[in-house]
Amino acid sequence: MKRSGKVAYQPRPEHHFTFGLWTVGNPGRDPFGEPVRPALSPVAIVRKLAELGAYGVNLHDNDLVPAGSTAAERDRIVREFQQVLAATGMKVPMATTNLFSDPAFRDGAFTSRDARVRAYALQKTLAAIDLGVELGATTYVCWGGRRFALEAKPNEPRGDIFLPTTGHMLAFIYTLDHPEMVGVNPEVAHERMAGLDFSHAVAQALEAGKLFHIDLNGQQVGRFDQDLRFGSDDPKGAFFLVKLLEDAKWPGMRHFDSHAYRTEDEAGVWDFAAGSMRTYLILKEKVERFNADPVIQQLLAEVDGGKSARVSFGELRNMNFDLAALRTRGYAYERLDQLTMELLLGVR
Ligand SMILES: [Mn+2]
Repeated sequence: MKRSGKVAYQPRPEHHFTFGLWTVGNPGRDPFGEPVRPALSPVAIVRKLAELGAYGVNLHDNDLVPAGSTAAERDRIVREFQQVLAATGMKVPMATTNLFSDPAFRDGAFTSRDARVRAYALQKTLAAIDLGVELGATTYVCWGGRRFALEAKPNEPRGDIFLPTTGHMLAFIYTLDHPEMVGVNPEVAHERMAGLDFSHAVAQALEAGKLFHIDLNGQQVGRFDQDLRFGSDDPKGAFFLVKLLEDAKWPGMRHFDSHAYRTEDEAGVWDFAAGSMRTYLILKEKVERFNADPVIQQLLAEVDGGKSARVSFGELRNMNFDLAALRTRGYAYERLDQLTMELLLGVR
């Protein structure tokens, strides 16, 4: 049967799965623990992800070019990286800037109180955009080209970050001189850190035509950034997100911004990467089953209470409503939710 076979969930470049160099390359450092894994070179990461079926990698400037590199070193690193991209067919769809590691940014980057730090952040960003363009990236993510995607986050590394949610970012975009160039890069973890429903944020961005990129991972509400493997902590939330993206036929990259557990060695990191893509493809198949399930679709049709016709305000004022029926009807959400759970749990 197709859904139990490994082949059915085999990631391929056409699925547009991407990983940040900083994700699989994360050495497992945390606020209390030193790195637990040796650093992986960007070239090695590209080779392994290509082997696993990914489409590409994304990067901060310093993920590829270490801070303090000379111009000659930078050019050599970029050339070698371009060679492995060409050899594997891997792409770099998105680039961004590290505006948080350097101690100079300890009061923020674009929002630092010190004007010199703000100018340095801008200079570093311009150089990172040039690097992204050189590698073929078409989206630039601003956590903090031609298409700019703003990534909201409520806190960390600062206690409070300006424009903390995707909704704030959307409102901000329309105050810019060129709003058509700017969209959002919502992240599961960041919206959940704010205690919000991630699918709602993504739906609003889709509706506005502003979903330029997305960061897939997992996060428990009320914790600092966990960056868990996509779907591992909240399979139902992940299912509804995949449903939203697939039903909308969203053409963008399915990008994973997450880390393997600190317990893992390098083999565990590749299990993490393969698992992220496999979970997405399993959920995508569940979406197809949900959309084709006659009982679920019948319940959805009934809950709408018939087609709504467009009426004028004058007509609306004179409409008669069967309030007794509206007050006593059930919505059958319990049944719908249970059917969804059974589908996800594999018994339907
Ligand atoms: Mn992110």
